[in-house]
Amino acid sequence: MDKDQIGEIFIKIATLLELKGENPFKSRAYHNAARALETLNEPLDNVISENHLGQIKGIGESLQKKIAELLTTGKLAYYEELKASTPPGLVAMLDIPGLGPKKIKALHDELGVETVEQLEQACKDGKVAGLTGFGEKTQTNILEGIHRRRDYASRHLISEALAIAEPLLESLRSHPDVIRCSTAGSLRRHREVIGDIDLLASSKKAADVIEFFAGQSGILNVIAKGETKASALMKGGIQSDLRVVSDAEFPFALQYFTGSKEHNIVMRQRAIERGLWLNEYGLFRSRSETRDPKLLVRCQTEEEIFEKLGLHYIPPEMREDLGEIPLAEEGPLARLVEWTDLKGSLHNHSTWSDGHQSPKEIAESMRELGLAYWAITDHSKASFQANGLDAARVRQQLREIKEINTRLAKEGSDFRLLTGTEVDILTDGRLDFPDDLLAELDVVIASIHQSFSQSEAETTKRLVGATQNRYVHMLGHLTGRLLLEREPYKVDHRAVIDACAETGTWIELNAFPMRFDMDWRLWPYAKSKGVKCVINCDAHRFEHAGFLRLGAGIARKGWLTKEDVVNTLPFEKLVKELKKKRARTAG
Ligand code: DGT
Ligand code: CA
Ligand code: CA
Ligand code: ZN
Repeated sequence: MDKDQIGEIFIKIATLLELKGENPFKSRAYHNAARALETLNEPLDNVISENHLGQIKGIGESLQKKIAELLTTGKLAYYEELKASTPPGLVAMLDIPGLGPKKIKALHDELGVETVEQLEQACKDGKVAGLTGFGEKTQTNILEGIHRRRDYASRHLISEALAIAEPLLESLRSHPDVIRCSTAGSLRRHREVIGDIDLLASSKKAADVIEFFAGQSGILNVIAKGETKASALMKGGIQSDLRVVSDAEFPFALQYFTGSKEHNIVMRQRAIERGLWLNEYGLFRSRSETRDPKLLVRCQTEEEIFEKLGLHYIPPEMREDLGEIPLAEEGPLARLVEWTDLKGSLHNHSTWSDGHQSPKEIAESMRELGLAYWAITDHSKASFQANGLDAARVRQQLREIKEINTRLAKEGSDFRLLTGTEVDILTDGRLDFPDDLLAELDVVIASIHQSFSQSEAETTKRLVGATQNRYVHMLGHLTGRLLLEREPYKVDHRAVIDACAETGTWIELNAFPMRFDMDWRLWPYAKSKGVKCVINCDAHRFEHAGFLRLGAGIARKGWLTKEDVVNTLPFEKLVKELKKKRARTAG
């Protein structure tokens, strides 16, 4: 157990205490301890072995004992008791947007609700609106939140789906009777949120492959199993479907099961117009449903299917029926950006704010990954909950980063850190830092982290205002959405994109899998206005560098090419680009 895991348990304890209505100071003590652990600059083992846990501010004697218990046994009796004595339904209610421990406790005390279902009924009966501190609007919001939570629970982030699908695919690929295999469905199309995982394989021994699949680790239980199809519920609650077809059918099945449904409908229509019939089994010389092999138009690959329908190849990410088919009729599609085109990320955090590694550690690992640069853009002071920096600390960090770069140059390395900030756009639209400070930094991202409930007009005004600052290179996570958790705040996207076009401001594609913000559906418009994209990891840990790959997938859904993405540029060219907006006349 490490300090982060212990911190998480402390936060859970704090929440349970609040649900129970215990003395608020008690739960605050656990919050403080979690924070103290989070900002601890040395490994917990050192602290323990040198016996100075007690010297850490915020960790008193009773908490020290609990940490020791967790470290030695991996468990904490106090936490287990607390969990056992709290109805699980109350803990589940914490996932409903707008419901905190205090409100949940009030609902429990006054209406006796112990489950989400009981709460839903109480809302429908109008009992919640009558409670002090609730009202009609809160009641409606709770009901909406319950419905949304249900919807969220049946869908999954692509990062989670990939983590399950990739080992499955790897395993299938290694099976001697599998000829070809692939993901299909929304996962292959790289949708940000996935309903279920679709896998497709070709083989002469379908039943053997199905048996092999059903025995894979990671499967919770097999829901259905036939000769050529199986469905399994995976650990973590996501469903995975496998279909096995003959190798002759494979390209057709792949095209069909990749979807989207909307794209398929247009494709089938095109076939009909050519006197052909397209289904999951093949492309047939027929005017009605058939599987007759004598009528089959043979295709070895998806490319050939498109060709037979008078189209150039359409990458899976674009198959959403959003204009890709007419485009592929005109000529070959432009090569979309690939994650290997990306040379670094321009929005990342370090231990100076809420990241988990120091600039020095980050430089070492990103250099090792073969990247060319990495910007450190910690939070500004208004984001106090994320340990945002004030001007003095920014300047201190700047010196540290310059020293690291000097050392890198001496070692003959071409890798460079860039200095920067993710400056808060305050409620009134001002930026959290003055221009003279921003001017000293290589990379400036302006983001909204507060006042999410403002009107669309107000939020739009704040964002447009930020683009007008000549030191702001890009807007961060445009709508603040957290997929499957928090809805985006309301923004007039077109107005903001237009303002970016006018001022030469870039827009981030935040590749954090909960964000993927700005949404891929808006990039074609941004591109048409000449607004550039920056695919950023928003990394808080080493591992987050891997988000570059996911972000590139989303950029491909937005039809973006290498030329549309700033961080495909080599270092020298990037530095030049970073100076362009600043070189414009002031105003
Ligand atoms: P999901 O799973 O909700 O994230 O979305 P998909 O797109 O993976 O949908 P899924 O798993 O229901 O089906 C996989 C693909 O199979 C889908 O993208 C297109 C194809 N498909 C399924 N049902 C139909 C249908 O009724 N008509 C057509 N044309 N295609 C279908
Ligand atoms: Ca699916
Ligand atoms: Ca499916
Ligand atoms: Zn942010």
